[in-house]
Amino acid sequence: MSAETVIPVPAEWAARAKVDTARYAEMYRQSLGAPDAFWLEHGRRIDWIKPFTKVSNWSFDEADFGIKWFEDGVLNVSANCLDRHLESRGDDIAIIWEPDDPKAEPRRISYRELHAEVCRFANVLKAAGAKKGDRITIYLPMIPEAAFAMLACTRIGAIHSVVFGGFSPDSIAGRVQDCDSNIIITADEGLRGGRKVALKANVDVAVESCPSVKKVVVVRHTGGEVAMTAGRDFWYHEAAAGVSADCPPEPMGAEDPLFILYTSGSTGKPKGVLHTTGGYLVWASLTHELLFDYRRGEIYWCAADVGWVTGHSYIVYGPLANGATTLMYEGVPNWPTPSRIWEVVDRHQVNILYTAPTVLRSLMREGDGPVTSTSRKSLRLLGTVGEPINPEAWLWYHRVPGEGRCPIIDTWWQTETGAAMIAPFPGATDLKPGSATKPFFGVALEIVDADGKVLEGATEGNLVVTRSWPGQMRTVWGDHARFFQTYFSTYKGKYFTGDGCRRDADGYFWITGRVDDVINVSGHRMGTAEVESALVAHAKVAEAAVVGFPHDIKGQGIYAYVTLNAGEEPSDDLRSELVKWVRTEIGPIATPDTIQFSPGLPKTRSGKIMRRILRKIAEGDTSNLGDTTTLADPSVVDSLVANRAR
Ligand code: 6R9
Repeated sequence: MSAETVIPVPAEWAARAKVDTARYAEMYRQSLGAPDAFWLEHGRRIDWIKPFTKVSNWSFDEADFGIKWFEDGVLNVSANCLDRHLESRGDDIAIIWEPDDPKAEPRRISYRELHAEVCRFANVLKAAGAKKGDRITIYLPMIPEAAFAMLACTRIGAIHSVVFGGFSPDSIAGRVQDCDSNIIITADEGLRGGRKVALKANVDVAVESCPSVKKVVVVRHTGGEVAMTAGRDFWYHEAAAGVSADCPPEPMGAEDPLFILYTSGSTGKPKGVLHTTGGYLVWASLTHELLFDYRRGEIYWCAADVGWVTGHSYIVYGPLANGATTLMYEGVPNWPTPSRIWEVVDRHQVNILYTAPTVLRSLMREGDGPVTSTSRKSLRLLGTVGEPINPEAWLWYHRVPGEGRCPIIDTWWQTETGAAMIAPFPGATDLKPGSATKPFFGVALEIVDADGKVLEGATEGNLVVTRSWPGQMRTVWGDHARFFQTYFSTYKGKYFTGDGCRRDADGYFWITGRVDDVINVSGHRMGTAEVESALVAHAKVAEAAVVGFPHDIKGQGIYAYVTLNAGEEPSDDLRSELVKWVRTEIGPIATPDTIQFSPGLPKTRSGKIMRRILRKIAEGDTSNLGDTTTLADPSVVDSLVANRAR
């Protein structure tokens, strides 16, 4: 199938579009031609306690580096997601919760109920000593309490840091220490695909090395047995019974921190991406409404986890700011059967579904039967995010689950960008399977070569953003120099995304994947350096180099080259031990697919590992390894090729 298939906007979509083709072109032009006028208008889509008068104030240059949007405005995010809807839609459902176990009861929480839950949670946090500006770590399963906790933080002006429930105690500890978090919110256990996740037990181990933590709030979910440390740990339901369901929202400056979310980069430990209050909310809510064509009363389901940025912007903040009904699903898409995702769609009459390519590829493998055995009549729009979608998966999504009638909205963005940056408008943009298509309003893109030369027309290179946008991250928590260094020093005056990109003759953007040492495993970002440092932390490992390789389902898999300490013998047992080790050090998402024991690694004379060569060997592309003459010992390569793990 040609990757250049074009699927025009269906006539009925164009007719009722919030933004049609002409309007998109006009608004995009305005958004770049007169950005402050554009954002003056759209910044008002949310409620301000004190309206902003200054729209933007930013520079990507080192001398006067800084990013501010709506800087003199005052607002509260939870008030925007809750209070302002009470009069007009207090009885509308805000959150539908679908449990892991298909036989268990779903929950339906109205805006009025959500408001009360969030206020109560906020009062519990206050009683535990939380104040404006505190960093509160949230390590919860996909239960409504995760949204209550996030919104409760925003209500009192505390900064949340959500840590994905699949991360290990070490990973939790690293994040808690980095931002000096004083409170952790967790649950007894999580439940995913019928398996229990020992969340509280993980927190107990993590807290041993986190002296900043004074309180641990525990939500009772499975009822599983957990240890409670007196004076530090308390049950949420007990504390909530004794507080009021009224808590006034804290007035926050637009540039006050909203949340930190740790994400992997090409070097070092995960960095704390900081988003602030006003710009982020405007960006999340505007993109949510327009790209998903959200209309009141519709059921919208973003099947991500709140531990990732997609869950922040498109399960919680975007939809709730828009008064939408957002579905939260505790489990996994293909459990107990490969039909589950579509059964959930039917059960709750989902209209808009947003998921990841890796999910689609794993479902595709099961054939069409598990899809076509369900109705899916309610569906009218399908979205994807997290990694490049191959045209085959795109076309399958469109043809089988979507029955050819649902536009596929492929959204390219990053933790750093806050919300979507490149995506089709469903009523405006002709679709090309595999392309995220065109930039959102205010997004100024360029493709540059390695030296920073701007490439014009149909071309391929590295993707940069040349202007600030409201949802842009503002700093790396505790390390502003790293923020500048990571994103703005490669190409002067421009934000470097870390992604490669092709632009076709129609001006469509095709993301080709990361060009740095970040790999994308099932839509989860992983720094190769993180996996390497986990491996070398093992007593028998001398050195490790990790690269990604193409994987049919996961997009990329993890391939690790491991050099053992003198005297240690490679064995299958040791291989499994190392795999297990990485899972406990970081979490299951970092599980290496392949470990190749290698007596040496290809290094330059200055000691740099030549990853280009390791990538090629991992891909099985050993016919042309390129120039190996700069290697200190070129014979290492032959032995790596000869012993390639399969
Ligand atoms: C939202 C999110 C960001 C990286 C990004 C890119 C890849 C995300 C994509 C995509 C192609 C898409 N990515 N969406 N690549 N098409 N629609 O995933 O954030 O976890 O920070 O990952 O994911 O490589 O740079 P995050």
